[in-house]
Amino acid sequence: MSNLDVDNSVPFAEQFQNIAHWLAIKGWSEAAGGNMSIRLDTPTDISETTFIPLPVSVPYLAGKALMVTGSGTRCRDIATDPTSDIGLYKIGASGEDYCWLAGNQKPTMELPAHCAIHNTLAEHRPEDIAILHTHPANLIALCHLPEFIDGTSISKRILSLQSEARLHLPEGIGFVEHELPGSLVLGLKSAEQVKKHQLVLWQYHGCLATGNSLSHAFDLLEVFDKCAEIFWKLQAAGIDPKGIAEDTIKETLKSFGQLDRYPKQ
Ligand code: 2HA
Ligand code: ZN
Repeated sequence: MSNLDVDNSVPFAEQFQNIAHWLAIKGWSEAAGGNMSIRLDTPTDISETTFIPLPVSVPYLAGKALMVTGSGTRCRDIATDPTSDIGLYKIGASGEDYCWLAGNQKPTMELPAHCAIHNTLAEHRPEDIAILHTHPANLIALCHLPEFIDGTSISKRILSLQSEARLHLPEGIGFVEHELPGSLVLGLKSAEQVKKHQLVLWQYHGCLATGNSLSHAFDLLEVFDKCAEIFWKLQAAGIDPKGIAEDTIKETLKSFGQLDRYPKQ
């Protein structure tokens, strides 16, 4: 892995490669769609380069490193060889700037969003070090139905279509209305949502997933996508599904000790 082969970054580079493969197979990350990042808490001794100001202050990331997919990189290429497509960056001690350390030198347009979201994760859910953004058609299609304009309505309707979905996503999904791709406002609104949600649906755009690894984030996307697929299959058959009763879902969560994570009404 050349100069990315440092500290604990080798398994992380393999995670990028493995998940990029699955994103490509799923058809979720068309063209250069989607991006991924992992936070590295272990200090690296790679020489720092020129620091570049960040448009957002990220004090909880100060001195930490982020491994990030490059702008315009394709999942089907990352799946073959991630070396040239992922870059390693360090956040300055002030939490106000970053510098390139190794690998790809042109980070995803969503870098400010990833920084803002990682900052919130580091503060509120430090075990969650991975962020994955991609464009699953089943999920984007939901945003075109007028009744699905917030996370609560989507969670109630869609996550009630499979008996174990809420066990993976007890809090339901978060939602951000359409914002300019790559914009800081999209990142800041998502950062607010990840305080309570592992997944955030970006209206008309795609989904953002967080987890303790890229695989974990991908698991959660699979669960949400499966439920949406069930919804669209039933709609295609002319059926408007009512879903599993809320009491039954709560009973299931209670049996697995997860009921306290279900939103109180
Ligand atoms: O990086 O998907 O949202 C390509 C994107 C931006
Ligand atoms: Zn996108």
